[in-house]
Amino acid sequence: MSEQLNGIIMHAISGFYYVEAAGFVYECKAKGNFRARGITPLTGDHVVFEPDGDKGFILSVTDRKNFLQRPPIANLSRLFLVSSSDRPKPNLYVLDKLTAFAVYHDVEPVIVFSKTDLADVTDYARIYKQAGFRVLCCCAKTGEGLEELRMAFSDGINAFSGNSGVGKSSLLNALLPGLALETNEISEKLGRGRHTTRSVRLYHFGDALLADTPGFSSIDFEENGETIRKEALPGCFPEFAPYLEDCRFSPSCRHLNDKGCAVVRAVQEGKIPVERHRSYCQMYEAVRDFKDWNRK
Ligand SMILES: Nc1nc2c(ncn2[C@@H]2O[C@H](COP(=O)(O)OP(=O)(O)OP(=O)(O)O)[C@@H](O)[C@H]2O)c(=O)[nH]1
Ligand SMILES: [Mg+2]
Ligand SMILES: [Zn+2]
Repeated sequence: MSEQLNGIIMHAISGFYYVEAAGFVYECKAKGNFRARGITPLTGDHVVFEPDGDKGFILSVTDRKNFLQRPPIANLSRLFLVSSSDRPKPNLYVLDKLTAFAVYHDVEPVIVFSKTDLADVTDYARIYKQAGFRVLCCCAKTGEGLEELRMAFSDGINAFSGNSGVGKSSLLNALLPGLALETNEISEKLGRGRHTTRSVRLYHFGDALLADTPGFSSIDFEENGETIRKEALPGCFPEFAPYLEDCRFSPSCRHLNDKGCAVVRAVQEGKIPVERHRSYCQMYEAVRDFKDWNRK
């Protein structure tokens, strides 16, 4: 029998998988019929492969702790959701959706406001701090907040995610001098990014692994998004948790604007940020008529 090794996919691009094992990186292709089994190897996957010089073939993907479709990555511990203070301006609905998906997939969301040299982010930061998330305000240009960002990465896989042009690759470059990832001016005319980063790739950072990921535009985020069942949605807003039991119509309360809803009352009393509840209602509306058989 030929030799088999265990490794981790550091980079997946165009059908090639760069698998690291014992400090070496092997350029692998997937062997056998992965597609028929409905599995696409992802960056972050632990795999068994058959080495052949500096190349190899992936034989199997080890069971995943979790995986995300956007960004496509497996076995994620923490997701750093980056929004820039300006160019482009934060889109709280997109941020709240990403945050909900992270919670849904058992990934810890960390909220990052970047480019703090361009605009004040205090009001945005307050919303997410009040909701109970870890919030970091950083600037790749001035170095503000980079030390806290560095400290926030710990064991396991950490990934940056967010709209194109928010400065994900710039933050990685600031953290890992010598990396020199490509970054690009956002289009002045359109005020949005250019999709500079094209694939999900992991980098070593002390004991942690950090992933740069391609940004997305708000439009493709809306159109090809995965959905969260409406029954599961309240659980994806962790700050609702203390109130869910107290709803008069619990457990069937939808927590939208219902009388006797403890979540709505907490919003009115300023205990839950109104912006977060607004996003919840918008997400609920988007999935309310969605039946399970519609799910991909
Ligand atoms: N003023 C300012 N500009 C920044 C900062 N960080 C990044 N930029 C600029 O923002 C633009 C986009 O940065 P990138 O790092 O390429 O953004 P990205 O999120 O990796 O974009 P994609 O790879 O397309 O998803 C570049 O022109 C950067 O120079 C910052 O802290 N302050
Ligand atoms: Mg990038
Ligand atoms: Zn309720």
